[in-house]
Amino acid sequence: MEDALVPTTDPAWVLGVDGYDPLRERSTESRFAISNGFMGVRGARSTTRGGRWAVPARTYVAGLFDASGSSTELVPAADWLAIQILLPGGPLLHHPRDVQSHRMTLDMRRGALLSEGHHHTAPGLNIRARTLRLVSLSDRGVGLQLIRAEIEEGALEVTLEASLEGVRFGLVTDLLEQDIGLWHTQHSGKHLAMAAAPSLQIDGVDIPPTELGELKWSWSWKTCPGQIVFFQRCVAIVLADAPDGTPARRAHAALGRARQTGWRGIVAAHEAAWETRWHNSDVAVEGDADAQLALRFAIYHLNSAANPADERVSIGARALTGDEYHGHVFWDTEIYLLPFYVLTWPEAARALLMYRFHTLDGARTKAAGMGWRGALYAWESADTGAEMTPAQVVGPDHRIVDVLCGEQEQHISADVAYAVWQYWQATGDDDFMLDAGAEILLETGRFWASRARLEADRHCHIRGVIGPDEYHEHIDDNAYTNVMARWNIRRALDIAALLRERWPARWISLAGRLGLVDAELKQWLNVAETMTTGLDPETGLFEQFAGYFALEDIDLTPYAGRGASMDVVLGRERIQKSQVVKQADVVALLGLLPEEFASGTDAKNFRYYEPRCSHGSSLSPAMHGLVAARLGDTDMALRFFRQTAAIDLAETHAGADGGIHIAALGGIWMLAVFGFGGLSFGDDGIAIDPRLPVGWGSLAFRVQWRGRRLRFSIDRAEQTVEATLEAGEPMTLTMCGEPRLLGSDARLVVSTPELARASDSDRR
Ligand code: IFM
Repeated sequence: MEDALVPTTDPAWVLGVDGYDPLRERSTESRFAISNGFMGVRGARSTTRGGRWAVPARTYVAGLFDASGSSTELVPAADWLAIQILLPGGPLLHHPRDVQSHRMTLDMRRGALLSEGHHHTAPGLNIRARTLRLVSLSDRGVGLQLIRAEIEEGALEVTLEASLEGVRFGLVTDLLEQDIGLWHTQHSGKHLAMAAAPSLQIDGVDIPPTELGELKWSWSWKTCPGQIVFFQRCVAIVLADAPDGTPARRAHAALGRARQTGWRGIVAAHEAAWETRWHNSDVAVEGDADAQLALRFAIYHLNSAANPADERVSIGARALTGDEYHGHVFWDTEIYLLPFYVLTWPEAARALLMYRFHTLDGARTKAAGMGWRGALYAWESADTGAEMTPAQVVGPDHRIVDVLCGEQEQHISADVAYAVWQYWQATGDDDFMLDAGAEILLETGRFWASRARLEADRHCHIRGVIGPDEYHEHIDDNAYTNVMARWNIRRALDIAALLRERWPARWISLAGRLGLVDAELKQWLNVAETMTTGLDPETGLFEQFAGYFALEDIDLTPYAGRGASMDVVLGRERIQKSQVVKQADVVALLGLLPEEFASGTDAKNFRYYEPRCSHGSSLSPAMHGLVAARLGDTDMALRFFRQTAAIDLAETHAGADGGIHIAALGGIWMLAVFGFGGLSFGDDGIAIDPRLPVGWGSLAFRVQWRGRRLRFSIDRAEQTVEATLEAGEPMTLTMCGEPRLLGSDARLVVSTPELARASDSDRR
């Protein structure tokens, strides 16, 4: 038996599902998806009720967008895994009796989806089969499918047919030959080539196909008990903007290279790439197996979602695991995903930010179209940066509702600026800042300075927006938006001053190109200094938006455990007149800019807003958990951790039908590392001050910081925090409030009775 087809049995690294359950099928497909940031394949199982033995799975290619009505949406590529077994009496059909013998395993450590099953058919054919599929992490255009079947019983004439399915749907066909297809999108000018090379061995001997068609191959033979059938298929996918023959040639060449490497070589290189990713990004927890699995699941999908080699794409709200939100990119990426990439995979973070740089013109056009200056990013962005938010959608209560986010949810521009700054702080990548980051900061800062209006009260106001809490529309002075906007303007001024001082020639050329003069910078400063924030100096509370405190205050306790979202329970009209919050809003501000909250007011704001939040968005619980952990309430933080994990993992939820919630998964990592791990960073360096929840014996993770590699390990029993500099220059690190010098290749161990105190208070 080939080891490659046998999944690991370590429960901390695998997700498994047995049998077939039509209710859970679609969410299983999302959860068990495999992806490498270039292509993603949903985890459709190899046995279904259909007439196929191995069902083709939907394949998405990052950037394969096409216009559909007024929107641009991700279109699926042809499914390259299709297999059919034909018997004398017709195709091999699923038999209910086989259901229990089918198991699908996502081997997260290896980045592979495996299955095993026993197929029994009426005319007396018994097959035991194992399958593997992967999309290579070391060569992103390459996918591999393996099937090893053992004939246990039956001497029958059998035909195995392999094909690429859906080759005539969705895209315009330019070329369909035996081993290659070439298509183009109708409107967006994308060209897709897929080349495939399947082969079949019976008892170790290659047998030639008996029939060939357009992307179709068949083999016929007679089975006998004990026979071993081994099928392998490599696919090479290329996406290009060029209309000439290049994509097809490149796909052929990639397929040729993959065939030369052979399936064992492809598996080995892919596994080595995953090993590196896990080495750099794993978060190990002792004492809580469920939390460990949830973290691995999150990190598996985060590592699957990005492609550091492609600056023209970003990560959609469901990554490449499903078509909900059509592959569109939201603030999710900059606020909930970037921290993971910045600290564990800076190359991927840079590529994601470059996507925002390349779509800056779309953001400028949107701002200009609405009468403002600078750059207002699309709330939903696809390939060009143009606004893709639909005007209307079907609401959770099945009514058609208007969607105003495309016009009013403008905090996205500050969110992008925030991510640019974080990346630069953590990496010190001045080239990025000079080539792209500074322009993003200046153009978003300029947007806010033109968007905010000085009014009679001598304060600047930002009216008519939607904050992260999307239940309330057309609101004035959303605290999250205004404080983030002010922060954005200040960072734009900082970068202008820094460029002027350190890179004067670059400043002259950039300022000249953007038409930035000192008078405008001065106006920005005035806007920042007079921005309304909603902070009540008496109470220390931020009012979420003007008039919020006067709205109906509804106690959410009686609604705990409800199935429907609160806007359905209360109705849109009532919820808009209430203080019920959809998702972390002021709490998100607290999570991102804790320094904006004077001492003691952080807990006060959290205590006010947390009970009013209905968590109507998957983004919300993790941000609450992060803030709760920082405030020392590790019990509550752990509840939010489990709530977030359940979004995609709970058997009782079908919310992942349209794809996994990648922002929630990024949030789980943030909650573990920034919340429980107590890691933070800023202009003045990196710091750690952990608080483990009860039950977590230890927590360990690695991060990269300004060219260095650091490992942190927190041990509850020992009451220690350990920091190891695994590579890079000596540095100063703040550990539990004290600056410490960390020498090269050195380990610092700091006792932290705080950990013990945290657990004592947790227990009370
Ligand atoms: O970006 C989010 C938004 O905050 C809430 N609705 C879903 C979007 C995509 O995840």
